[in-house]
Amino acid sequence: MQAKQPKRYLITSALPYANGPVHIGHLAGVYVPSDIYTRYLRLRGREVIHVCGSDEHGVPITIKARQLGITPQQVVDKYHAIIKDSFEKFGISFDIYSRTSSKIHHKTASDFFRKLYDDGKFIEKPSEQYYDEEARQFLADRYITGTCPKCGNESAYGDQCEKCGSTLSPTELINPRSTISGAKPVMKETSHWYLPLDQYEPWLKQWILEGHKEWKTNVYGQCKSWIDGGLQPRAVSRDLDWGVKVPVEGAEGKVLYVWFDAPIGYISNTIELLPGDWEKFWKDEDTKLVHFIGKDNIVFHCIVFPAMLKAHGDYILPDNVPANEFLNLENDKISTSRSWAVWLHEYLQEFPGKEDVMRYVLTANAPETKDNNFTWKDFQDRNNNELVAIFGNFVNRAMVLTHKYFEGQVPQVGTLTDFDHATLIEMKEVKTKVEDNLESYRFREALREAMNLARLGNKYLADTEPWKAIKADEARVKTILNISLQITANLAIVMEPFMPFSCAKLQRILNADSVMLQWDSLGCATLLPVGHELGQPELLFEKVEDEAIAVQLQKLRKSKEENEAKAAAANAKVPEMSALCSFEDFQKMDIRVVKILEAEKVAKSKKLIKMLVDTGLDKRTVVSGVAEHFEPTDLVGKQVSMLINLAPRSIMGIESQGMILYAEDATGKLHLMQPQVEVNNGGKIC
Ligand code: B3M
Ligand code: ZN
Repeated sequence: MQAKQPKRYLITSALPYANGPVHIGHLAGVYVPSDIYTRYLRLRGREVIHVCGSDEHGVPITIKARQLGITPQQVVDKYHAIIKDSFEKFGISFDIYSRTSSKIHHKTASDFFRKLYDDGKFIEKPSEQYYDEEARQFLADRYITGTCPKCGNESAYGDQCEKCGSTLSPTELINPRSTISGAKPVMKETSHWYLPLDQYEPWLKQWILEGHKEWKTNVYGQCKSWIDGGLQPRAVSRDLDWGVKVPVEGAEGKVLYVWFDAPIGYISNTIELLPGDWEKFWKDEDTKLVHFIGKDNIVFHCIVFPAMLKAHGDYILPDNVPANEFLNLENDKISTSRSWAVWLHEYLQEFPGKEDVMRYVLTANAPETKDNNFTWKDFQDRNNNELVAIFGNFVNRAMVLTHKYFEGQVPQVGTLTDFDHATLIEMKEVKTKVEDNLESYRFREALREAMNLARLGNKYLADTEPWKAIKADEARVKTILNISLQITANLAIVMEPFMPFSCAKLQRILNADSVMLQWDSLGCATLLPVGHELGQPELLFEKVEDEAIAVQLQKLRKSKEENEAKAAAANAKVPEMSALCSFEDFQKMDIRVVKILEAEKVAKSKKLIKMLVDTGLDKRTVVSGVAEHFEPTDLVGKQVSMLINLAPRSIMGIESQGMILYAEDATGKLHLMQPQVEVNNGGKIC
């Protein structure tokens, strides 16, 4: 049973933090589903707007700015542009993509706070917080480092130890230091405003636990456990100089907490989009408000923001919050700081024209009910075995055959067989199947149903074999191709929310316009009139080759290695210094730059690599125990450092004439020691 149809829809997508680019996890969790939903509603002729923008406040942005030696505004300007561009290129069709550093947002958020303040909805409470006397500012948790009380890591943050994963509070840190000045912070009294969430508990229980049992299990479950656990007042201000100023006298140096102002961004964006007409979207009960978010944002969208809206009193509440779980990458958590991600701006460059492929893969494998895993192999398989082999292949066969036999014109239908009838009935059913799933936020299932239409077409052609029938029965082939082309035209409609670029192309190939291809006509067997001139056949999708996948996997491997080395370096214990040696002893050692000419693994040994090197004086053989660190191909052609006057030694029957020197990192991994620029072979290291 579908609920009463709302008059209009307001769709919001979580505002991404503008402190880094966006990756496929963001796309899968939030922006592809919200875009599919919005496109679908538009196609059905519903009144809908989809609003989003960058979340440009918060401590991480100020930290990033400090690290880079630029202003927070410069940080957000940079990432806002990158994020906005990535979304646009992936066809995420927001009606507005704005930003929370805009004037209009500052005013909207400030007015919102002020109304709650004036209505006495906040409580004001003093508390003690760490303060940096040199920098003369209060310190956010992230601005304090010290020793983790749990594992002894000396660079734990005030809110978390990244080494052992413990959640901390700044007062737990041993020997705390300010990351701004390095000074030892002192405790100082400050005061903040709190939204007393505990007072909203009975209402939230009623509204969510009783009133929204239809919410997704993962969302409902999280809300229930928060509410059952008892809600506490939440601070809505911070001592910080980046953000929306607290609009209260005497509140200098305080801004709204980023999670207070960010959701108000949805309102500001709507005002910016429709200055004279925004209120109907926020203040009329006939508007259906849906928030698309990832699971880490559930509490803010289901509990905190609704409590804020309720406290304000003028606004409607969300009808649904279809939050997704997380997408992992190659069996590991996506992480910005560890660079374990597929960045959208990089994908767009590395796979030009394949925006829909990623949209397809992320939807087919969407983390709707549980965390899911993205692998490049699955990406390749879904592209090659589904998009190319099923969808693309079917469309191409229908097009090519019609051009071959009937000059590219949609042929006449004759008598229908039982099989034709059955096929057409199945085609007709696609509409309600896809609609029901989309209306209930089951995007993955909706896409599967849409793809089944391509499967149906493929099977229809395989079973009817028009290329064989053509000799004996041209009229029959006309019917077969007419039906195939009608299925193709239906695909051009039903796939639009999921793969807009491919559908635009398909529309062009069919030489059909959007009047012919209306969502309302989905399932219809006469979309393309008899005699309609088709466009030229063109491949909808192309194969993704093994090499392209190997490049991506190599890139990930590299970032994993770099991270391990970085992490190890940060916590490295430097080896003790060896006993002193005399200058005379040192002078005996002849260390030179040599070039590795050949390298091969030594048979029956796991560790040894045999190399031929050019010392400038001669060419000779050396053996190194480094096969676990390098492939022979990593070594050939490289200039490295070598002790050339070490007395020759026999290693597994091979005479090694010298010793190549390596740098060992804290993980024990070896790296080559190479001159900064190419020098002559035999150049002395002195
Ligand atoms: N920027 C958190 C996030 O990107 C936050 C969302 C705000 S939505 C109002 O996960
Ligand atoms: Zn720790």
